[in-house]
Amino acid sequence: IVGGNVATVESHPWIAAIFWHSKSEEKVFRCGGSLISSCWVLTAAHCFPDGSHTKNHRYSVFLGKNFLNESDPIAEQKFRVEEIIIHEGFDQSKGDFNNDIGKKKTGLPRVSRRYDVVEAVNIFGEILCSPAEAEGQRWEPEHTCEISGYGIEKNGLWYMSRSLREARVNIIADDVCRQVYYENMISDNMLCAGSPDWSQDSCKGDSGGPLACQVDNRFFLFGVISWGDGCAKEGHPGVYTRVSNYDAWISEKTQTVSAASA
Ligand code: 4AZ
Repeated sequence: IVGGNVATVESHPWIAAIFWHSKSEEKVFRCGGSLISSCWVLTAAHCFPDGSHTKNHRYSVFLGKNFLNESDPIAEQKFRVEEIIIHEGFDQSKGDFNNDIGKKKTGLPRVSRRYDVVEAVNIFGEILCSPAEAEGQRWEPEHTCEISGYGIEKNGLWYMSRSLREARVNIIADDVCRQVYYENMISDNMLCAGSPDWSQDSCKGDSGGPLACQVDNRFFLFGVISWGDGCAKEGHPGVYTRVSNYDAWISEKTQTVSAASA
């Protein structure tokens, strides 16, 4: 996150941190994610390059993490990953990040190290609502939303943020984003958001994390942090996967898999 503030998991209780484990058990931070139900974390497909989504045992998911590289025995929970589902239409070879959406099932009953959780609800008992639940409420251009993550704080830095950070960005009208900012690179599956003075943005390492918008006192997951030309660059807003286009896909995948494994 560029230009935002330090945040705590109390105000972003659905934020997930996804790690990859090397063969030598080194733990490498990979991406952000959002807890969207008791067993599922939604993230970006491009977080799993080269078919690495089939190696689910190589990943772990943390909830409740305030500091990326420090463990917090009180707030954080660690989960194994049971399965990673990538959208069928995601084609990284084309480089356009269309359908940049994937889901991970966190391995539930077996997981919790410190808590006797039966459900992987985070300790706050809160999840992000899907846009489908917004009951006809559509986001409007200029609606202010929040992004959060552990990504780099400035373009070009090689190290992630030490702590969770948040920033505020406004939804940008589709035609403006398409015609003014990113000529024809924005598909219907994407939406753009930026801060009016271009000072706040998502950045490398924030991918997969939430663009969450508040409607009537509830937060809805409107976007998955996906890509952009640089970070906090004037005229180059962040681009997000438009989650509302995937409501059917999300419920199909979560239902099928849980039925199959029941
Ligand atoms: C990235 O590399 C990335 N400014 C994420 C978000 C944005 C740019 C790059 C948007 O993961």
